[in-house]
Amino acid sequence: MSLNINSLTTIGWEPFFQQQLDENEWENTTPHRVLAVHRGQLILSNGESEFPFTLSGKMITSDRLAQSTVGDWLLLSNEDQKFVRQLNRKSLFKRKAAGSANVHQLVAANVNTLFIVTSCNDEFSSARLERYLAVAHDAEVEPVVVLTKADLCDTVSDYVSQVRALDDLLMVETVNALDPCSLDPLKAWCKSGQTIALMGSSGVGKSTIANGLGAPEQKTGDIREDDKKGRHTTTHRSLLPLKSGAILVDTPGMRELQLTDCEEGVSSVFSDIEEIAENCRFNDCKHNEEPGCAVHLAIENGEIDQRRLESYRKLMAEQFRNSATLAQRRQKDKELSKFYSKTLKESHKLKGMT
Ligand SMILES: Nc1nc2c(ncn2[C@@H]2O[C@H](COP(=O)(O)OP(=O)(O)OP(=O)(O)O)[C@@H](O)[C@H]2O)c(=O)[nH]1
Ligand SMILES: [Mg+2]
Ligand SMILES: [Zn+2]
Repeated sequence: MSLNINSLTTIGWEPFFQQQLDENEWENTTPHRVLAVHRGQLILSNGESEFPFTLSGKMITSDRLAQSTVGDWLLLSNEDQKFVRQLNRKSLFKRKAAGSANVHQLVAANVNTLFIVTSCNDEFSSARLERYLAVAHDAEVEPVVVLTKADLCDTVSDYVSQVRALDDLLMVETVNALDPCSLDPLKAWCKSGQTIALMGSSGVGKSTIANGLGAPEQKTGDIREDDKKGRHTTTHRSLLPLKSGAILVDTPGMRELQLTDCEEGVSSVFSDIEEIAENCRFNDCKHNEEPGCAVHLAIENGEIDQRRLESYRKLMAEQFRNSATLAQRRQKDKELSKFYSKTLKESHKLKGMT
């Protein structure tokens, strides 16, 4: 049996996944995408039909990162519909589980584009954008900044400049989310087979954009439906089809993303500062008052914003706090205080020399 690529594409199948199938798998298995995760159960789709699938056998693992999440692709055997394996992911959003320092919860896998939504008004904040950008970089998803409420603002180009100041290669689109025509530029990322997600504060227009792109409305909570067999529960889907053929990730987890273990994500957002910091005298310069601090010099020369340095520090500290266990944190705190007393001594020595 060969795969029905057309119907798989409607749920986000891409060459990246197809390349992972060997000849035997191509013949004897069918890829299924995880549309939703409920307690102990997944909702799977092969592009033609959807059905609940109970976790069993090797799918149950204590390795959180290996567990199946929304957007994952699983191979099921054609013979008996049993789980064969999960395909490698293209990208992964994860977050810190409530209450524990280093337990990850998976939010969504295999997203191509993250629309970071913010408005052309007081809600706009460069620091918040930097946080979302770090999350996108960490998940290995392409970020696109969407500035909404352009129709209510006379200084749209100022907001665009502020976004460009963070990274001049960043994609930015300005829209009036209430006008579907105004959303046309977003369609470049919403082609058939693409999976997209929306992130941003409450009230910025995420639902308005989703509606404008043709996402079906979902009521919150479980809905009771009647059919000939009696009443049953319609369960929530976390992947929704858009008019353009793309798929929208709609899960509450996307809203609550915090920075976890994404040192690399933060580093790439602030690569300008990190490059300059390579010239600091001390390897682990904290760019406070240390002598020979290249970052400080760059701020004095106007090459870097003080605001940006603060934001970098804050996000690094946040991701560090969230990723370290308590024991690791105590150890790091000790190292940090040793480091501070050492640099302090050295700076005293240097001052004494002059
Ligand atoms: N004029 C104008 N109003 C907008 C625009 N985008 C959103 N709105 C309005 O802003 C309000 C909030 O929009 P929503 O789409 O509900 O915001 P949201 O991001 O989904 O908010 P949460 O669901 O709370 O996270 C609604 O009244 C929208 O009609 C826009 O581009 N222009
Ligand atoms: Mg909403
Ligand atoms: Zn420094």
